[in-house]
Amino acid sequence: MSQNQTLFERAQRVIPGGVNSPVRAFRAVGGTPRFITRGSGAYIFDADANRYIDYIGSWGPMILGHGHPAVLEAVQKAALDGFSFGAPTEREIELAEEILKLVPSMEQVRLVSSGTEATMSAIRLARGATGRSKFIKFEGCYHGHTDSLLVKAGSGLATFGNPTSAGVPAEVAQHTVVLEYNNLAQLEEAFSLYGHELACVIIEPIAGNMNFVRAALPFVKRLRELCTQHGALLVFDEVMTGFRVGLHSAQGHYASLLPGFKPDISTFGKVIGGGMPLAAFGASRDIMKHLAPLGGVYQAGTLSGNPVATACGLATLREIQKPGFFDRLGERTRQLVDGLKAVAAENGVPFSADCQGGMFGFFLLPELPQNYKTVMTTDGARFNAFFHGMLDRGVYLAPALYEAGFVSAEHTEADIAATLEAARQALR
Ligand code: KE4
Repeated sequence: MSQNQTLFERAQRVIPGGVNSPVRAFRAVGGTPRFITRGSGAYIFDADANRYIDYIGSWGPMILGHGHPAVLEAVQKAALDGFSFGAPTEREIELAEEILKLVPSMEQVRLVSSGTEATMSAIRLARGATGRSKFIKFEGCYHGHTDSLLVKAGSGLATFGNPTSAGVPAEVAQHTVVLEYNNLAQLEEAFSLYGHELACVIIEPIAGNMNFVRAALPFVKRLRELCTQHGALLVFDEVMTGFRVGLHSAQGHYASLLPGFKPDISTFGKVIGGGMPLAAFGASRDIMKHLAPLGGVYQAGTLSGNPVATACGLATLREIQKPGFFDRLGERTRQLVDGLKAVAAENGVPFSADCQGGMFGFFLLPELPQNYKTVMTTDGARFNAFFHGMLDRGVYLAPALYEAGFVSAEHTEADIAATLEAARQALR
């Protein structure tokens, strides 16, 4: 019995499914999850002392790699001054100022402890600011596990969403309209049906929860127009893409293609915490003034803006602003993606892949999918065989075909070459 198996058995006795977040249980891909003992740079090590090249990076946060010296020092120093005070600190101001400097669409930001809290608060803020209840989300996008977001498409556009999870009352789901990602016709129809009842539209600008699907430019352009026209707020959920696909996040990428483009509310997480529990949501002052203690939209958190987490996040944001950081990261990620495509072609395996900054995705499909339905036409068994083929060769990819992958600043050309060699063997 391997240490991983022993730990997994023990874990399952005291923690549901043996994990504190479902995707970690490997249920989509099968097999025994690896219990990680430590990380260092681009690598993580499991309880059986196996080393893996890490392409999950804690699902996005570890953009600098594990154990970056400057971040470690900042965290150790902050910890010595105290873990939490439940009172304002200067470092929260510093982090807010740093985030706002890099996200010009926001004038104010509120720090919270998870992406779920950020999107839950953003929806409540949009509802409070507009006085409306309905909102639109897209199939295949995941925005955390707050009730109103655990909803799938109804039978038809005119019917409202159905819960995707037990425990979510139908009455809650009925305010959520779920459309197909990148589907312009459905977007037009939904706005003509409910336009003036919509508090907001929430979207992952590059959908990392469908592995890697870009919102098409005409779709984003029209979405912005329709929201403005109907007084609905556009919420860019950048929990995964924020400071990961580029220094100015996905909204910066879209603004470079659509001059003047900006969302109304943005959510962040993962990278801004550098691996510690920290997330955020922000907007114009005009919108943020609705939040307690100023306005009627209540939102709070014991550990919000935590002094140790903000030290970790601040040190991380400072490192990614260093000259050439994203050029190098983007180049390394592009090397991986182009290499994987070449290896798949060598072996005659239908394969498509894409990347932006330090985030990538690949599909055992001939063309890049544009929506969830197409992503899910992937042959799951083939994906699982590939996943385990890579894992057994020391490469840790996301354990689900609908999850994105992440490269860190510590991944070297040698790591990419080793990954491609493993892929060559696994695909064969
Ligand atoms: P958290 O509550 O997990 O910090 O963030 C929720 C969230 C919100 N928005 C987006 C775009 C996200 O990707 C996430 C969380 N992402 C998943 C990975 N697909 C986290 C991994 C997990 O659930 O364990």
